[in-house]
Amino acid sequence: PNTRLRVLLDMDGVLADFEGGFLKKYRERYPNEPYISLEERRGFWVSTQYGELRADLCDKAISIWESKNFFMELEPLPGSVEAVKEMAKMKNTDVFICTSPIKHYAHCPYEKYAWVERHLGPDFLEKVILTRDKTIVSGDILVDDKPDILGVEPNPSWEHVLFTACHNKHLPVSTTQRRLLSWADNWRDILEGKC
Ligand code: UMP
Repeated sequence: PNTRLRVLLDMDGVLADFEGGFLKKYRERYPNEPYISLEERRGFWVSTQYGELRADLCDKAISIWESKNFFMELEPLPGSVEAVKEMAKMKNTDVFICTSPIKHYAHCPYEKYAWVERHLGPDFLEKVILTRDKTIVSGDILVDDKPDILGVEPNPSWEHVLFTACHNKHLPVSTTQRRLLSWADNWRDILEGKC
């Protein structure tokens, strides 16, 4: 029997500040266009909400994360780097970073590896899983800010713990889905009882 605990951590919105990085660069590049404050964000897809604000803003939003250095320059979310390093040192625990790259592949996959090397160190490059379908990755826990994680596997092995983000904090409290409010929240309790 496998007695080790396998934790999968999402990157954008869990380790790296995708929403904050997006808004900063969007406002710099399009200073005269309307924008959605983080308080007003609803729904996982930034591009969808910008498209609802005004049709042409969908492509303008996409242009931001398709740009060189967007993913590389994302700030770590508060406490994320410290938590991951600590989690990885825990006994009987294996930590992986499980992240979906965008399909515009010119910069994103490379920059995700570079971000991990810069903030978590070169040893963590072993732990990076790039996939557009997280349901086929096996693990005990997946910490992710996306409320619905779907793919070809109808019964993923992991328990999805929803990481709170500006776009999901207004969703009704679920009786089945556990939440991690931030890295200041008690992530150790979330891992406990799973190993
Ligand atoms: N992303 C989009 N459109 C959006 C918001 C995010 O393509 O409106 C991208 C950024 C990430 C990916 O590369 O989707 C989400 O990956 P995960 O956080 O689910 O791993």
